[in-house]
Amino acid sequence: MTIQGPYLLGSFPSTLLVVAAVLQSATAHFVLQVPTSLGFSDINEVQAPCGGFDTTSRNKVTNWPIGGHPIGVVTTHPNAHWQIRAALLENTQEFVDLIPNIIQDGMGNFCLMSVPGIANWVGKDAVLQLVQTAVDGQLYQCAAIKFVEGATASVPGNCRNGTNIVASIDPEYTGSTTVPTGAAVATTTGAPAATTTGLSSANRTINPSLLGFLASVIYVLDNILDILVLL
Ligand SMILES: [Cu+2]
Repeated sequence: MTIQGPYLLGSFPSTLLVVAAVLQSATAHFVLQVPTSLGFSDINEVQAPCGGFDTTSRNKVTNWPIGGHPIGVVTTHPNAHWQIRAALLENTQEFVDLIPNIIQDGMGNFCLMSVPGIANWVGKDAVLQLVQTAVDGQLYQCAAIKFVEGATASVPGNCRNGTNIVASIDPEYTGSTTVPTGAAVATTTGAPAATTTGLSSANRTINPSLLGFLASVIYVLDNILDILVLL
């Protein structure tokens, strides 16, 4: 197929407008991927305690071993502060820290390999809450969990660290939670991922909004090509 120059130029300004509009609607702050979240809404993510979703929803419950469970997110904010907390389902007014607060630099895939459960809560229904504080203020996502006996759960493939991600414990953390043995945080630097996923992996994130955005762009390009063929 030959594409005639003038038609191509004529189509581009409107294309850019469409792409710009789509980009604006796909500014995902962060998306909780592991464990399965209560749901993600870009617009409502600013709403405490669970980004606009019903705290008591139990559609997909993840068993959380006391030994630890991974937490995986995709974050579009390069400098963020994280609170990793949980509350009992019977008292969702009171979230407590599972680990000390985390400072994350770099963006893309971010995985805490093993965040311990609360031994006193074994057998209890609970809600995991992630609070990210970054340029957009505080953002929230939650997951339905249940604390169970057991050693740390295995880390799924979609819980990984982009090459630019570096995490550390917030030195200003004043809570009582201590760093778990087996250090959830020590394993979060991007170095291991670099060897397997290449340099740009931190930005090659897969999340619903990004997929939606890519689909829209492909759709737009596809339409333009169709129009050009007709012409
Ligand atoms: Cu944001």
